[in-house]
Amino acid sequence: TQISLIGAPVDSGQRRLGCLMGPAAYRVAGLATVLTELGYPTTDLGDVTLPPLQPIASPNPAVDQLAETIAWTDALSASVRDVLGQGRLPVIMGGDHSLALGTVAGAAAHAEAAGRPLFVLWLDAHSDFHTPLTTTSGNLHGTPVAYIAGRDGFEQFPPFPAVVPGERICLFGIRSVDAAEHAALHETDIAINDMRVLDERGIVAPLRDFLELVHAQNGMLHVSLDVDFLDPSIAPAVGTTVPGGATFREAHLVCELIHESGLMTSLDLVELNPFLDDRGRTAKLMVDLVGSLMGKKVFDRPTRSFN
Ligand code: DIR
Ligand code: MN
Ligand code: MN
Ligand code: MN
Repeated sequence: TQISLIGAPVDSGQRRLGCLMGPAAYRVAGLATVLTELGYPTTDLGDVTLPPLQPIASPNPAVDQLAETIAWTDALSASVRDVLGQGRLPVIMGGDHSLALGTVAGAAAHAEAAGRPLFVLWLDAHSDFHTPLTTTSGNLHGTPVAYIAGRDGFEQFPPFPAVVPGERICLFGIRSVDAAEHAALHETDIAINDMRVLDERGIVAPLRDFLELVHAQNGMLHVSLDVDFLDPSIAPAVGTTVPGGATFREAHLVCELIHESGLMTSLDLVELNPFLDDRGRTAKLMVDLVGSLMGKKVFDRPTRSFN
């Protein structure tokens, strides 16, 4: 596997300043070095930049920074598709979660051309299932899962290349869902592993269920890791902390299981706000988690085989 790091200094998806410093923080925390030391040839493509923007009329006056977010969607979709087309693993250094409107679109376009189904694992405190029509905060970082799943309300955006059916989407770690999202999720087959499910079943069984599905269909797997998936006590550098998140050990185990599956084909690192960090510890934890996602472990163990 060869890895391409894509800097995505996106902060149009929410209103707290600072996410645009995310790519720089991942570089300072040594992301490229960790990957190189694990043996992966790694190229940092630098930060994606936007062309000058045309204003876009919004269907909902509450929506914030629509034109910027659409421009990021176009630009990031193209870069992810390009990296996947080179047979490399794109790792997107965000940037707020609205960047996933673009990155998953790029992955979906590639998967469709390759004739393989795309699966999406959403590691997040939030379900991000609003549309531009249902959001009350107006923050578009709360919308990418709806775009990926083909919900209405994204008419101003590029049409999503190959809609991902609900049974190929897995929400994992969620504990903050708005009423409109809750109602809409009930109409879908999206796997909803909220904290109640994870408390009851643990993290291993539900994650393996999903990974086995991906494996059985020779799928591509996009993993979108929101910092607020993690408990705020270990990961303070995010604008939308929610108590009761994944512990240090749970988070590493999730990452190790994904690695052992051998299935991940693209990865987003989102919502890191370095301005809110405590001596870089959230950035360093995220880099350590990428290490686990890419095979860093204390003792070797055989790759899990699927039947
Ligand atoms: C809330 C918060 N559901 C909103 N969403 C997210 O603004 O729509 N926070 N994604 O990280
Ligand atoms: Mn999110
Ligand atoms: Mn979140
Ligand atoms: Mn319900």
